[in-house]
Amino acid sequence: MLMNPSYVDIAGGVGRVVMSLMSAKPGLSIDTLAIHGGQHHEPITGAVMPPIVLSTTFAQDGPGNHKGFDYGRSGNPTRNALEACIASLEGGKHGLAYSSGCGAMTNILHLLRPGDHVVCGDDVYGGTFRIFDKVMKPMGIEATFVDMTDVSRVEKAMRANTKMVWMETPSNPMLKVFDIAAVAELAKKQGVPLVVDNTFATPVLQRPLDLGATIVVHSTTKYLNGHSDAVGGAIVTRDDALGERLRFLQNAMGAVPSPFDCYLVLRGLKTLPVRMRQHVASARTLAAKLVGHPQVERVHYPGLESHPGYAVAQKQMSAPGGMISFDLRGSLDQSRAFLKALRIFACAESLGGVESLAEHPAIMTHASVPPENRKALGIVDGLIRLSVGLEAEADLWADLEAGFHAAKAV
Ligand code: P1T
Repeated sequence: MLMNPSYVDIAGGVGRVVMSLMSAKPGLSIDTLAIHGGQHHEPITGAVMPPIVLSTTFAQDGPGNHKGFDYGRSGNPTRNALEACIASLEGGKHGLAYSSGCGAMTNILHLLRPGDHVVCGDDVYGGTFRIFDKVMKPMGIEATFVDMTDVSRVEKAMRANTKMVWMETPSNPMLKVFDIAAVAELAKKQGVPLVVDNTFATPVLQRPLDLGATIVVHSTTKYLNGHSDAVGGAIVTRDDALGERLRFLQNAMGAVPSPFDCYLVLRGLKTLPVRMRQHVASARTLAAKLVGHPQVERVHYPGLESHPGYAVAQKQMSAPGGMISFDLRGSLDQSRAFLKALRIFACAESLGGVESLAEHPAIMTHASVPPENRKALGIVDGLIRLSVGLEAEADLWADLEAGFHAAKAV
């Protein structure tokens, strides 16, 4: 039994297939949905937070006669609340939670068959490239990576057997911005789904389904949870057939999150809109300061007018996000010295938490991308990626200045 009922959502709907609160009540803002979407007060005690239900199995009145839950992999009340909340934030109908972003992506790619082809944006998380290159390719599913900043390249890359289009926007780590509506149009012409990885933007800043995307995927490990203490993933779609197939795959393939992790993400989501406002405010300030710095060659931040994707970002995002990449002038040793000298920014993979992180994509997050691809994308020795956290802007800038100072001394 896969179609378990969920909590009653605040729009009054019952069921795992929860109508988006956004569509049910157009007046509700994302700030409200982040706190209440997919949740209700627990009916027995009135607890305002959904309980963490750890039970792996659920007693049945008789064989097949259960209360909507039969087995923990197939469905769990805490997970249902999280799935409904994320679906409401993305303006979707079907929300699915996973044990990691990679688990979510792998489920989506299992919609495909050997012989199918995917057109994918050229700049994606290293682990995403690795799934395409090292997992799907040997299974007979090929991908062509194209720079989607020119939409005509997407059209040119389409083949008769193209069955999916995939993009990250803004992309990881180059912060490229692709036009979701324009690419969605092409995918629609081909009759195939457009998958948008919305991890960098979050639904607070960008809602791909409203722009024509078919499926949204997240690493909830990042902004959605926001506290760097749970690895997870999520998928949202409005398409009933895809929702049903993904629900089947979620259960059949089994990459489901623990109830405790679902609770953590659900709790993190409550402050997502507030957090995003501060991430954006600080990132804007730091990006502007980096532009003027003599040791910085180039800043990649979609909020800068000089960014090639500025106009598209203005059109499809409400704000440019909290991620910045920049090219540090100098050698690899200078990049190492820069990262080593930071005291507030942790030198670490991942992003989107309350704490600031800095990393070296070529050595860290994008090591699985072949060197020639990295070079073509601009993932060079000087490229540093920042996840701007919620610490005071002045402290963050002082920290970066200490990094520049250390790099200069090499
Ligand atoms: O790490 P995981 O939760 O499995 O999510 C994978 C993933 C998917 N999509 C994007 C855009 C991502 O950035 C990631 C993971 N990224 C990092 C760990 C990183 O530091 O870039």
